[in-house]
Amino acid sequence: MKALITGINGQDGSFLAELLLERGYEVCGILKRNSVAENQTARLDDIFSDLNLEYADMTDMSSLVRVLQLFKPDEIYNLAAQSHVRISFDQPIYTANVVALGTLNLLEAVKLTNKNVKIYQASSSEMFGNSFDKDGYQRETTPLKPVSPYGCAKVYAFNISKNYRNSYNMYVSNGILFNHESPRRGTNFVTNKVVKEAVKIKKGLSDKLMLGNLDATRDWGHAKDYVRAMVMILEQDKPDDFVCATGISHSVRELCDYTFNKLDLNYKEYVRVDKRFYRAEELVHLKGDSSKLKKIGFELIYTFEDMIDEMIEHWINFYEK
Ligand code: NAP
Ligand code: G4F
Repeated sequence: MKALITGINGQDGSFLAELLLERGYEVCGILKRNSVAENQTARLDDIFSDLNLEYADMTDMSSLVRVLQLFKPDEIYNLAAQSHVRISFDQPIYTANVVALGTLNLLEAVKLTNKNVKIYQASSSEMFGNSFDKDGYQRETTPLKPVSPYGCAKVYAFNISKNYRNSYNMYVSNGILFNHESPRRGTNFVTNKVVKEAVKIKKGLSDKLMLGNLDATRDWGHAKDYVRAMVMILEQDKPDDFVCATGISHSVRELCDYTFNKLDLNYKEYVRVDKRFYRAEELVHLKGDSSKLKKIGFELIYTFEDMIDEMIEHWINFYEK
């Protein structure tokens, strides 16, 4: 089997590439051009020589057609995105071009080259916005009411994926993934920012941590668990859409409390609120119901605490080196 991963050098793409290689896949990926080539593939260092990588960009359909003709994949995991929600308010059009029209570019490219390819679309809990069911959970049937340019673009990508599935009989499945983290998470996302800065404070390298909304709650899982879900979703005979979440929600304040406590520190002495990190419209609460995914056999390995502990250990080792 040959898989093409867009966004292969991102957090999820790198874990997914490792998992697919372990399972005997040939793994191909696209990289968008970056002026510093080395840093761009840092997350792929351990498997770099096992991958087939080509330059392409989600905003350039001709480049996608080129790689599809070159690689001839059996499966595509569409993970490429401008994935930072707050930055999507600064760059709304770019975000829409990559996330929404980029997905359409890929679907069209597949339709024109070989429409029998199986496609996984990286949909997001950010699509729900501030919408949740009476029991406080979001699930596949919860209405989508996005509150960010990124969320709006992901809703377009979700809908157009289903439209291509229904209109052209293409195999396109959505994983509606809730927040998932790891030591490979970009350090401008809140988990890795909190953990990295708390470790710096412990080591005397910093004395405060500036954050935005401490009361927002998120359902945080581990990226390694969630890439297993992606593969399981494409293993199904028929295309479908699945929520992947832990079902447990923590506030940013609880994240700080847990992390600083683990380092024998009191977060209240170091954390300050800075309005620069607020969003123009906030998504306040996320908690997902993964019952549908569990029915096809999905189980979590990591707890929230395991994950944060692993991230703390990563940053301690980093600063000790
Ligand atoms: P990430 O670390 O930000 O990775 C995004 C990837 O997309 C990077 O490899 C990036 O390359 C690439 N990319 C960005 N713009 C591109 C373009 N124009 N053309 C080609 N590639 C481009 O994100 P992630 O956390 O791994 O998430 C993977 C996917 O799942 C994304 O679609 C994200 O929106 C979605 N998602 C993530 C979560 C989560 O909690 N992590 C939850 C739900 C959905 P460069 O690094 O070179 O820019
Ligand atoms: O870590 P975050 O930036 O993740 P966010 O916005 O939930 O988005 C992530 O999860 C989505 C799935 O729901 C993905 F689709 C998306 O691609 C991305 O991976 O922020 C989490 C929460 C927010 O409520 C934010 O307001 O943390 C709050 N927060 C508080 N202070 C902060 C900060 N977020 C960041 N990034 N930086 C802060 O200083």
